[in-house]
Amino acid sequence: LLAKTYTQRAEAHTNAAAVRLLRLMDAKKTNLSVAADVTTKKELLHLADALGPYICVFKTHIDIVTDFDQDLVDQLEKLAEKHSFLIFEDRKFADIGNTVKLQYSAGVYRIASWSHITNAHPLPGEGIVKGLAEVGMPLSRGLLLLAEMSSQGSLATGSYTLEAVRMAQRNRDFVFGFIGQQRMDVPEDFVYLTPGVGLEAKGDGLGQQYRTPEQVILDSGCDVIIVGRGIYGSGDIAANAQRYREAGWNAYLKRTGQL
Ligand code: UP6
Repeated sequence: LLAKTYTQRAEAHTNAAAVRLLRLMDAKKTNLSVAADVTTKKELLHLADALGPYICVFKTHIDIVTDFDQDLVDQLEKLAEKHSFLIFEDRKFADIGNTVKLQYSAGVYRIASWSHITNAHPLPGEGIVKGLAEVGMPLSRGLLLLAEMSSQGSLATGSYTLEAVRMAQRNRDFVFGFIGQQRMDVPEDFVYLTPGVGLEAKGDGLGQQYRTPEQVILDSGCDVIIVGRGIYGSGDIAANAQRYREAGWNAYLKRTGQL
């Protein structure tokens, strides 16, 4: 699996979002996702347009945007088309199936209507996947389960992580991968998106822990690096994004024997 290209691996997936993601990564030569943790519509759209050419996935926390409106969604969708990236609302659902179904489809944000990918904690049990799937599957959306977290002292370890993997194995039509820190030793081809990536900082004083793109892609066998403050924290955002893109892509080329 590790030696296969993203495009080759797309064949093993039935989920539409997963297939699109794997193909566009090779087409755009990027396994970089930006974590756009900004609090205004203007900043969010600026990041999407300026970083669009370098990324495969634009990750949002839509509930931190103070002036959210439908026009933001419309513009974000246009930018996703223009630059060909997928939108991932990092909602981290964590409630019973019936509640997450409503949180995903309704409310102010109507996440399912615009976000190609979202994620959920396996904590409540399998009902969370079933509830989200009722909304997401008809819209060709994809779900990631949080198998592990990057933060210090995370409780998502050991048997919890293994149960997350089993839950994903039972729901492969909708769950195509994980938020995690390392590839799990299972026969199914899951896609791993990994936060906690930084080339300089080791942490942020609030529990975040950083590893390098090479550690994530090459040593741990993950697929997508998620970078936030490493890109927009200081300096030129496009230059920073290019650095992370190159580091992530070279690690992938090494892993697949293309470099
Ligand atoms: N994130 C983590 N760790 C996890 C899961 N998600 O950091 O285990 C998310 C955060 C943030 C981004 O919610 O949006 O990834 C990391 O941002 P940073 O690169 O600025 O630390």
